[in-house]
Amino acid sequence: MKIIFASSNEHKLQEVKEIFKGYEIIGESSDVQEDGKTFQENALKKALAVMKKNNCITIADDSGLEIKFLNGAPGLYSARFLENKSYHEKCEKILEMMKDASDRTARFSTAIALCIPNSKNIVELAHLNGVIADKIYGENGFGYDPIFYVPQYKMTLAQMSSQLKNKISHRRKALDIIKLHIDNLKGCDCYS
Ligand code: ITT
Repeated sequence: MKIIFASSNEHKLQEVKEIFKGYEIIGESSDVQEDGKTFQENALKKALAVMKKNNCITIADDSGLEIKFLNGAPGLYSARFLENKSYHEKCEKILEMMKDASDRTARFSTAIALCIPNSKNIVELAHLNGVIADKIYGENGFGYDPIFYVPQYKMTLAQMSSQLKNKISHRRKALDIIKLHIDNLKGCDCYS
């Protein structure tokens, strides 16, 4: 089954391909303005725009890092936080903003939207809980992975193999539910 993933983020595309093994995932960038008030609104906007263009099953992801001490920032603005700076610099800046924080609770959130031609749209939201590390650890993953520590595994997401991250991540949890919806389409001629 062919599914379009509407994203300009190559790292996300790789993760979706790994999680959706057995499906044909095709990346296509979407240039919609992410001006929604929630991850769900933005994900739906991206998926709908690309679905309408191709008339093909499309998923999109809107995600971000929410830090309790920073009142949920960078949150919806995770990609736009310190725009034009590298992720190393963004991570360093967050560590500096957190230097006096006693509560380092954080979570990654992902909304995945699924748009199917002539069908209702579906959006699923999932989270991964963790804490902000005291410094940068690890070189795997992308974005804020080097400062996101998962206590259960005693390491940051950037210290995990891609297999482990994709087994426990916010993106994996949301995609697992989306996969159930997609699997319900199987057997229907037009989607085989
Ligand atoms: P698309 O909108 O084209 O999909 P994007 O990179 O702009 O790509 P978002 O708007 O969803 O994606 O921005 C979310 C940002 O949050 C993303 O660029 C990453 O920096 C960060 N992020 C999201 N998921 C992450 C993950 O699993 N690990 C680390 N950082 C992540």
